[in-house]
Order: sequence, then structure tokens, then C-alpha cells
Amino acid sequence: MSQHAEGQVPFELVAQGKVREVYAVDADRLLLVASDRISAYDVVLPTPIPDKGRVLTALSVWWFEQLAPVLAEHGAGHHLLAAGAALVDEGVPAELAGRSMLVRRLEMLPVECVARGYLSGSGTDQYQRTGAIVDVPLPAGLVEGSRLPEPVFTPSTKAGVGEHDEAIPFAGVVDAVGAEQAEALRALTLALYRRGHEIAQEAGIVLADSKFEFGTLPRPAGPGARLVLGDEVLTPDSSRFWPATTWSPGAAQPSFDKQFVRDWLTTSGWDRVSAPPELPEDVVAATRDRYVRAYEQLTGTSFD
Ligand code: Q0N
Repeated sequence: MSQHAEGQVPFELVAQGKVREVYAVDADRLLLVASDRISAYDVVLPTPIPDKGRVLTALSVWWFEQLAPVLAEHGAGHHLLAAGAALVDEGVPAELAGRSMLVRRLEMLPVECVARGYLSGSGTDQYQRTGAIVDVPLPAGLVEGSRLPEPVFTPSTKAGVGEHDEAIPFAGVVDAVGAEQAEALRALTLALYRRGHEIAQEAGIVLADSKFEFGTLPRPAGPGARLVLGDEVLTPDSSRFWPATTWSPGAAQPSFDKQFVRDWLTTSGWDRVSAPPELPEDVVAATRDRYVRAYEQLTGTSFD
């Protein structure tokens, strides 16, 4: 099981994340390749999770289909052109095709569009300090894991590799993309989150929050350009998935996918500074099972 796609892809690497790579196919198209790598506590672990890249790719593809009506209602689109076995015809090696998406090349907007329906993580930290998430005030009495009265748009800057995204006020989005585009991003982000939450809830998963990235098509560009949803969507790597059965505000919620990894790392003696240890095979197997279950629970179809 190879973790890195580099060297197997007959295209130029144009961007790289902790667990994914982006390749240039031609002037109009990119290939997004998801690896089997997993990160925890901000570092990539040395042990791959078999099939993670294929599961998250299949899940993103499924979500793009589910969300297409929401996008259309907002006069927007998504970047997905093709995925999976169909990509072999495009020159993608068969070993990579299942964890790859062929997408339209966009001009990406320089903001991360975050929607939160529950208080968690950095949102809780900010709330405890200020009663708000940047410029979005929240009612008193919320705790880690609380459902918010309404989902909120809490955009952030795109951090470089090794840095953390920094929450910004809505005015920062206006500065970056203009008032009209900023309003459209907020409305679309919240609409996508609401629909995603509704679908996940039916499958017994709490979609606590999610991060979306948007771009515009290079040609029409300028103010009022049509928004296009990019990146991966509503995967456990871009969103917090919690099991609905154990949701209980007041303490950290168990992660649907990564809890076995976090629990094992916590008891392993790893100091979170040194190189992380290899995961034992039972933790790998249980984690793979969680990704497959997330896919199967959400889509109602088996993963093969
Ligand atoms: C792009 N990123 C940052 C994969 C995702 N459709 C697109 N057109 C042009 N650029 C991009 C996309 C997309 N998606 C987005 N980098 C390039 C997010 N990356 C980080 C690494 O993993």
C-alpha cells in the first residue's frame, strides 16, 4: 500500500496537503488524489489506513451529487468532472483512479468557508474567551458540543502548510472578494451545511461543522462570477462527524472516524512533539471500518 502518489502520476504536482495531492492534467483540469494517510493532533501518522483515500473520494463524489440541487438553487456549480474507473481513459494509473477526482480548474477564492451547527474545537475556545466566534455573537450557556440555535458562517484564512487557519470576521471576506461575493459565499455555505446536516442526521451522524472551498471559472470572472464548489466535500477530513448515539454536550465528543487513533495515541506515551508512532493493526482495522461505515451509513450502499 503506497502512501504517496508522487512518482506514479504522469502529471505535474501543483499543490499538496497533508493527506492529498493536486496534479495538473491540462490547462482546464486538475486531478485531486486522496492518499490513505491519516493525520491526528496536526501530524500525519506513519501508518496508512487501507482504503481511506478511496472511501473519502467516493464520499465526496456522492456528496457532490446530493448537493447539486442546493448549488443550482444558488446559481452555483461544483468542480467534479469524473472520478474512479472512468479516469483510466484519461491516463490515470488504475491504482490511483479509485482515489482520484478529475475536476475543473478554478480560480480559488482566498477564504475557507466554514459552517458550524455545533460548538466545538477552536469555536469553543473563542466562545469561552469572548462569547462569540470572531464577529458572530452566540447565546450564553453553551458548552463543547452544544447545538447552536442556528448554523453560523465562521470563515477563516487559508493557512500555509504547517500553519493553522485563522478565523476572520465577515468584513475580511468582503475585503477579499467583495460584498456581493461574500454574501453569496455565506448564503451558499450555510445552505450546503444545512442540507448536509439533514442528510447526515437521517444516517445517525451529527455533522457538527464543515469547511468548504469555492472558486470561480477563469473565463467569466470578475464581480458576480458564478461560484463553483471545489475541494473535497463533507468528508470526515473536512468536517466533524460525531455518532448521533453518543452526542452529549459538555465534553469533547468522540470523533466518528478518528477516535480509536486518538485514544490509542493518548495512551501510547507519545509526547506529540517527537515523530508519531506506528499504529497497531487493530487500531488500523477499526479505523478503516469507521470510514467504510460512514460511507455505507450515509449513502445506504455497500463499499467495495
Ligand atoms: C486547488 N487547493 C487547495 C487538495 C486540496 N478546482 C480547483 N482548481 C484550482 N485549484 C484548486 C482546485 C481544487 N480543489 C485547491 N489547491 C488547489 C486545497 N487542496 C489542498 C491539497 O489537497
